[in-house]
Amino acid sequence: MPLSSSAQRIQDVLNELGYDYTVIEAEESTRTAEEAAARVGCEVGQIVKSLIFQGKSSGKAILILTSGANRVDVNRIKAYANEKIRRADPEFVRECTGFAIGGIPPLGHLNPIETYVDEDLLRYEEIWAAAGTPKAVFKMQASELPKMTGGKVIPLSS
Ligand code: 5CA
Repeated sequence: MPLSSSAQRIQDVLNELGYDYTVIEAEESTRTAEEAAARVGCEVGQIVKSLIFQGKSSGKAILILTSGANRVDVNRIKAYANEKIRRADPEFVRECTGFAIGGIPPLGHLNPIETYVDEDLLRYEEIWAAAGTPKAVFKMQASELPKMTGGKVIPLSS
């Protein structure tokens, strides 16, 4: 089965950047961290949740890449973002990333996004991230995530 156009876009970006990672698109949903973990057979903590927030004063997008085992507390992010933040609405998410909620990848967005990486993800050797659709994922080396995304590593454990 060929990849859908959004999943293929992420495969192309990975290839262009020289990563030897393969996007897998399944029939079953990998929309949530729990579904993705069940689908690929890993711990929920090894799933990268890609959450888009929005700065309340700047309006800018902020991407939080957190372990599927953690819940993000917005009050902790504001100390790094230097402003209050709120969860972005689905339209804003699509506008700034080019992808829909449930399939937001860690890279390949329409515009560069200020990014934070949960240090808990770096406790694993391999992690799985969404690849552009709620049915597409890819496995990667956790240690590559900060460089791949330009993200700042911060503590986010709940
Ligand atoms: N494909 C999976 C794992 S690879 C995935 O993308 N998981 S996720 O956690 O990154 O994306 C789903 C998350 O989107 C949910 O945890 C939830 O926090 C967020 N979300 C769901 N609905 C909305 C909504 N209406 N507005 C903003 N965020 C939402």
